[in-house]
Amino acid sequence: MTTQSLSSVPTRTVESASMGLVRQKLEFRSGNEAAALAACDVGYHLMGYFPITPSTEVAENLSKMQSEGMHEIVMVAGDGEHGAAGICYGAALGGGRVLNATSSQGLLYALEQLPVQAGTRVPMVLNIAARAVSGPLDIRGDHSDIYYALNTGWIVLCARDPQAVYDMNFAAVRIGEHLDVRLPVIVVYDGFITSHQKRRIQVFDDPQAVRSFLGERPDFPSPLDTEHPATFGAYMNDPDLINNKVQLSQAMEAARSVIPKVFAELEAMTGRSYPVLDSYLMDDAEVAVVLLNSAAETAKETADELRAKGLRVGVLSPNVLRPFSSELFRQQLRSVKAATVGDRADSYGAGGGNLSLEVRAAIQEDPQNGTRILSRIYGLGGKDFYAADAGQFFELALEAAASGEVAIPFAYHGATPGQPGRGARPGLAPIRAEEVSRPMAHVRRNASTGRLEVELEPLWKMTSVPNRIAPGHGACPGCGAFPTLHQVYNVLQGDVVVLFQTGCAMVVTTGYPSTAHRINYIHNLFQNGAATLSGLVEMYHERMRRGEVPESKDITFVMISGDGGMDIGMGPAIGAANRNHRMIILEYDNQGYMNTGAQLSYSTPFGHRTSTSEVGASLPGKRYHHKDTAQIFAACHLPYVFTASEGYPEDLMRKVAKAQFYAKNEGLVYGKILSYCPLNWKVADDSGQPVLQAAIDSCFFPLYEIEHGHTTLTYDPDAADRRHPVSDWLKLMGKTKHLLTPANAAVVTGIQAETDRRWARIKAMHEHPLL
Ligand SMILES: Cc1ncc(C[n+]2csc(CCOP(=O)(O)OP(=O)(O)O)c2C)c(N)n1
Ligand code: SF4
Ligand SMILES: [Mg+2]
Repeated sequence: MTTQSLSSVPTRTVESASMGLVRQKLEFRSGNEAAALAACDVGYHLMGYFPITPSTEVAENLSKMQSEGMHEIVMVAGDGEHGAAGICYGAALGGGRVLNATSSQGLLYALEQLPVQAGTRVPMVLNIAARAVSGPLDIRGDHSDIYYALNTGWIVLCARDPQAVYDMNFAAVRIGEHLDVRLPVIVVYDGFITSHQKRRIQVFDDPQAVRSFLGERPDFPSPLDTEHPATFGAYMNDPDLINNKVQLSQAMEAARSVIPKVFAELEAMTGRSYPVLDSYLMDDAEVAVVLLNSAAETAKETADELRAKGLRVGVLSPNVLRPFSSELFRQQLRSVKAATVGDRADSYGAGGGNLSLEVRAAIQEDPQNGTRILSRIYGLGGKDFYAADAGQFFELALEAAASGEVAIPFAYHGATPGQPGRGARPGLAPIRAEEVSRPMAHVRRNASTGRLEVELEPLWKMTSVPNRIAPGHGACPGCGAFPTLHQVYNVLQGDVVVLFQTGCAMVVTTGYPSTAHRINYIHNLFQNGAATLSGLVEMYHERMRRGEVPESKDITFVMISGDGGMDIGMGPAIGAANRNHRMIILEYDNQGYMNTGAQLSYSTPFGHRTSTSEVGASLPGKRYHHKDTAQIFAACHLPYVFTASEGYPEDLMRKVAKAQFYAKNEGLVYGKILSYCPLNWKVADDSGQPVLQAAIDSCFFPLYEIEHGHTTLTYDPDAADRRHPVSDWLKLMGKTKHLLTPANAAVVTGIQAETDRRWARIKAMHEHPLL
């Protein structure tokens, strides 16, 4: 067995034949579409991804294209971005071409994997539609995500418009796979501004030209090569670790010379030129503005106007952020008297964002350079950058050039004082426990069985209970999440503190400064809510033990999550379950990632259509069966696990009453609640009841509870003589209509067989005295 070291890499270089302009055609495409088109043309082996706005469309477009037979890329939905990055790493180690796309928190969640991949020198391409990082959560564009990736050892190419997104995706493959480089590559473009706005772009109309530009992926050592066994990622200590980093640094340096050559080849093919440092009107400029990506194009228009007035101004914008083009900046700024460098993200406390700090560092090494630098943070959270803003940037630099002084070296541009005193605004006044706590459910333990029994007040009485969520939130008409929450809140007594993971129910109830929550509410991103709530629960008990919180305080802690949150957040939720914190986790399962545009979740059933499991001649919808989350939690030996549906309110409310008892007295409770999503199930707003009923009567979604390890069916369609085939349910929804065609008969048979198997298992557990 050998240990793979970089020096053992074969030195074969892949040079494409030099070629003239190749055949291209005009398309009208957004940045995300351009990235997907390029992926199709590259013919990646595999894409690992996890949906996050605004980059999700890359995977969605590829799913659509795949359903139409346009490519054969294996599309693997990760359980989160960390998982997706791991999938990509493994796949890239396997020797094929690999793609990923993400944004914002997704990049941060994947970040841990990025140095691993760069450190072991495994190329792939990652598209980033740059977006503000949380918190607070904001889906629009800035560069706070990409700045976190600058120290990971990945090459970073910048694309300021959809055309550049398309072109850079080809350059990225070539650069990363170059044997002197052998590094993974990021292509970053601005969220929404570039990812979503359509432009005319030229795309290749000659697959042969693309193939000869890209060449074959070189044969890097791979664990799939069992003829040459090797260790990948050996534990490394002094002095090897530092030497490994030297090699990584040398690879970055090698990229400095490889990148312009690849760009030149691309130019010869396409006629489009990408200098490493894009400089506009800089030949005789005395004043410059330096900006990254789309904002630079705005500044160019302003520069034209100022030039027309006789002012010698220019614009600099790097097309490559890693390796950083220090020498080119030195050259371009040598005769510039002052420059304003704009950063769409701050490096808090450093006196500037990364771009301005690096420009300062670059010119500081040049004794001939006297350029005054002004750092300005602009455009955070997607705040627009207009020509007038660029004008102010030029004005600042012009003043500094004239006076030789920089009055304010660092400031935020475009921030307003806001409205002091304008805090969160509830839709209705906050509500106290006494107002909402009516004894709607009476819980008592049966002394002989040890199980809880619940007596419910009649449903009509519930209508008199004021709600802990104010009306007027932004959910779609007919959305099932809110009837579910109302049923839950009707039964819960006393003080309740809720944590909502990211998802529809969270997004539509809080939009600063408004909030629909009338009780204490916390949001954490859907990968980590359970850990956060468990920390709060522990603090509550500890402070009570220390006498800092009165013994009379009696809070129930509830986490609300979508089914997607039980994919990406599964680890922390299982962690909380294994620690058995006294809290309730309620999952409203609408069978997909609905707030981000209905992508598949692991709870999406087999064959169902989502925006990442499209349907067409080459794709029949989702390719694997739904996750049985309730059984996963059952394996944690919790005091209480249940399934329920908003369509069976009394059953649901009985279970919630039990859940509150167990969460207060014994430990963690998990409940999975089937919840109607008319928008993405493609059903009428008012058809919730029959559709949910059909899902339950087909035994696809059994209603049961597991109390101290004993399973009890709370509704048995067999016993009620209401059992129907799953096709009776599938025919009711737009998202599954395609399954009823003869071509998809095998998929329906598969769903039926898996439903029957799981139902038989639950029934056997129900009948068994120990299970
Ligand atoms: C780390 C991270 N990845 C991705 C996202 C984007 N995102 C937010 S909510 C969501 C889907 C939520 O799905 P689910 O939990 O089922 O709730 P639903 O929207 O269906 O109600 C996604 C993909 C994010 N905010 N953070
Ligand atoms: S998309 Fe679906 S889950 Fe989200 S608010 Fe609309 S109906 Fe509700
Ligand atoms: Mg969902």
